[in-house]
Amino acid sequence: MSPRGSNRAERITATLLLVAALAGPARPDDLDSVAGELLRRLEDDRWEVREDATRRLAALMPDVLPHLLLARDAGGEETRMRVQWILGPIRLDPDGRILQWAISARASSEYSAEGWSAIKATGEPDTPVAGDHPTAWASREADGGVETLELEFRHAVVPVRIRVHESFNPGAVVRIEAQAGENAPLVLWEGKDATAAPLGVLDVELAPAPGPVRKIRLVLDTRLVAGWNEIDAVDLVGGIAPASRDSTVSPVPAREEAVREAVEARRLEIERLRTEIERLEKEIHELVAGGGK
Ligand SMILES: [Ca+2]
Ligand SMILES: [Ca+2]
Repeated sequence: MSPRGSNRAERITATLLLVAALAGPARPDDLDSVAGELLRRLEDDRWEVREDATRRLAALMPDVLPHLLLARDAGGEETRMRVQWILGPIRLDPDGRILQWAISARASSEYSAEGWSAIKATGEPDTPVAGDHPTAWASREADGGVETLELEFRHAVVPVRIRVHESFNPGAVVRIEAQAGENAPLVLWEGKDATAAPLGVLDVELAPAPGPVRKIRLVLDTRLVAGWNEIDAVDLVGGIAPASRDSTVSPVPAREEAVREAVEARRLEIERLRTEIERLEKEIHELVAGGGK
């Protein structure tokens, strides 16, 4: 066979092997195999395949956290770099729970679009001393009544605990909720915020949630404590496994969706490869017909 024919034969073999690897029955519940396949793709020769696998792994967080931690320590250079990017500034406590500062926020009102805006409650605490500082969120009115601060986190987790850093006139938080899909808000904590100045932290255990969430809403009654009740940062502690399966609230379908998407991507890849095979078969046919020139 000519070198050109031999190259084609190699490509066909490689394509067929890929099809064989991908064409196994799709098992949406088999996260290990999905994660394993995506991690393998992080070392693919094609940049777009590596990019796509990176995006899919990020969508599967935190369920694939154990796989990612292993790959971060033992994977190839490209894998380690990409896994580190997915994990971001993730912190783990000794129990393996994920700690995250909020990455975005919006509020029922804010004192201004810059200083004391909702975004000032994201990231790690940056208000060094207690007091009225623009590095923390403040509502428009000091004692206007009910205000909400909704915080978004990078990775969906089953919320376990929360630490609200209150930098000025603490004690006004009355409820903490999570939005689980289209359902009514899920109350994760309700009670008396006994946080004391200066620079107090409302550190409370959260009620079991039926599934992972990325958004948490703080509800404050600003009339409870005179003056602006400012929040500097919010640290969410979360786990991977559902804390309780007894709840009547449907779990957030983030994980199911991500797995479905991974399986769908595999189906599309198989389709693409089938088309590729058809094309290659046609080429072989032409080569044979043309006398292998
Ligand atoms: Ca107040
Ligand atoms: Ca802050």
